[in-house]
Amino acid sequence: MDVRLYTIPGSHPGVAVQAMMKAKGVQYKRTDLFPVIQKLVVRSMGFPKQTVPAMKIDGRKVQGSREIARELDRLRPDPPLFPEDPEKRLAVEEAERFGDEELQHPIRQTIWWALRKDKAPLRSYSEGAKLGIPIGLAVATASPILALTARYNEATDENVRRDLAALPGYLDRIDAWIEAGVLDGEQLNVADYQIAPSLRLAMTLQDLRPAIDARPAGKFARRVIPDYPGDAPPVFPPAWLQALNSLPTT
Ligand SMILES: N[C@@H](CCC(=O)N[C@@H](CS)C(=O)NCC(=O)O)C(=O)O
Repeated sequence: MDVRLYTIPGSHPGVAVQAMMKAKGVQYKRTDLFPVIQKLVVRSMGFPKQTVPAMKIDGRKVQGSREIARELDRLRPDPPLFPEDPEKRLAVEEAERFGDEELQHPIRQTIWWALRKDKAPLRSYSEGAKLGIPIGLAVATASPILALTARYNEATDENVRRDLAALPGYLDRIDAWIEAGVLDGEQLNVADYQIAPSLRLAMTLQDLRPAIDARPAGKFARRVIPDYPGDAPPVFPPAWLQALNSLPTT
């Protein structure tokens, strides 16, 4: 199987599909793209959307972490990403949907807001990436890209403040799924791989890391994705972190 993954450094759905391929023993090559530029590159290659992860498998184009998961499972069924039992599969698919549609984007907005405020940590997010230019140069010239990326992701003060206020509720849902055995079971499933990278990306922010680490969700995320590039010092106004840092309500 000839597989090439197109992603951007630190992309959480990009990390998700890489963890799935690792679990399945799928060998692949990776092309790291710059944010913003990636839209043009991916579209010019004929992918229907402008997002990453995007993948060419034996010349065929597959785009989106959920679509890629299904294609990987079809091509390399072992170990399976979905439980066989129909009821368990429904629960896993609902957790996967939540990870993709509800959790992924608020974390994306939060990260871009933080990096726009302070671009110094950008270097740490590019660890291991091959961007085609020296990383120092990429970081030094990143401000316009960061401004554009924050803008098209709508990483505004208002949205990010709301995202941070919603985070404890998301963590409650994840902890409940862990408790119920939907997540963090013996055999990792597609929802584990979808959700854990978003948590790990959030945990690169020193403002959020202790509160997530204190929960089952934090332990789970570190189990599924042991290493995640990036480390950003505190950057958010303390008032935005009030909900996260107060005691859990459950
Ligand atoms: N939810 C989708 C979308 C992924 C997505 O939005 N990826 C970001 C990078 S993390 C991206 O490509 N953004 C560029 C854009 O929206 O144009 C997935 O899991 O594949």
